[in-house]
Amino acid sequence: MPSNGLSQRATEEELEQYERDGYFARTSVFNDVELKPVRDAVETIHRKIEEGARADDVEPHRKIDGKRYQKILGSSVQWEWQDESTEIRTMEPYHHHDDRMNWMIDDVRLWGPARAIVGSESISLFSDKLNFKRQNGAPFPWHQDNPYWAFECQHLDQLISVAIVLDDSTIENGCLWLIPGSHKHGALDCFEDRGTVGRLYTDIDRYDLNEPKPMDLAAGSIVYFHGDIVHGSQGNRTAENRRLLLLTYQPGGMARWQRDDIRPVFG
Ligand SMILES: O=C(O)CCC(=O)C(=O)O
Repeated sequence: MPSNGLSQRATEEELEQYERDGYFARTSVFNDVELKPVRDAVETIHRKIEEGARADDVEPHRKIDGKRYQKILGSSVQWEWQDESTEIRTMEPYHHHDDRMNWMIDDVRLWGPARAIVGSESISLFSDKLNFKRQNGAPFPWHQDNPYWAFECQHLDQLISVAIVLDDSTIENGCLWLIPGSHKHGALDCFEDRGTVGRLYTDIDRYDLNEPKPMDLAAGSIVYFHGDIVHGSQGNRTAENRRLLLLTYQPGGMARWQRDDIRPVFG
């Protein structure tokens, strides 16, 4: 049970900020003792996927917009952008690879504040994603998440994502950036001429949006954000890791994104 005095529900101020800006953050949610095994598990998973990629029966890379994607051991893996790189950029889902990754999904410090936003006392997991950004890790262009999910999800208004900062996040190492208030515009225009995934990248110059805000937060911080908020990140210009977990919650009893099973959240 959390002992850091944080409310297990979103406060009035947080809900107001979520409504106005499309996000709110909490700092010092997880401490280093809690994060250490999670970081270790994340690296174990990285190695597992690298090994999986060398297996004889692994499916070949799919190249989309010149970037490499692969289905490995039940995860959709995107490799870092340099062709020869064996660094993982993103992996979705991740939690089935290591038991040490499960408790966080069920931790009330994460799902508790989500309840008021998804509109339900019971919660289930919609998606889980692990994003690495090693030295020279590539940027994430501006985008919204809802258009990505919209093809296969009828309840976008009942989703909320929470980013869990695993390493101290700075502008230099490629922290997450959010554009406050951009969620109010709904689905924004994207680039028509940037290939398949490029069509999901938001053309922010077409709009008069607020100044982007860096989420340069210490490890153990979390950020809740709306599926329509425009967000992205820059490359990692340091030698340090910048790793991020992304959980998306939905009301209880609903199947996971692109899966038939339900992953209840156990309070
Ligand atoms: O990891 C990041 O910096 C950005 C994450 C993100 O926006 C995403 O995975 O959709």
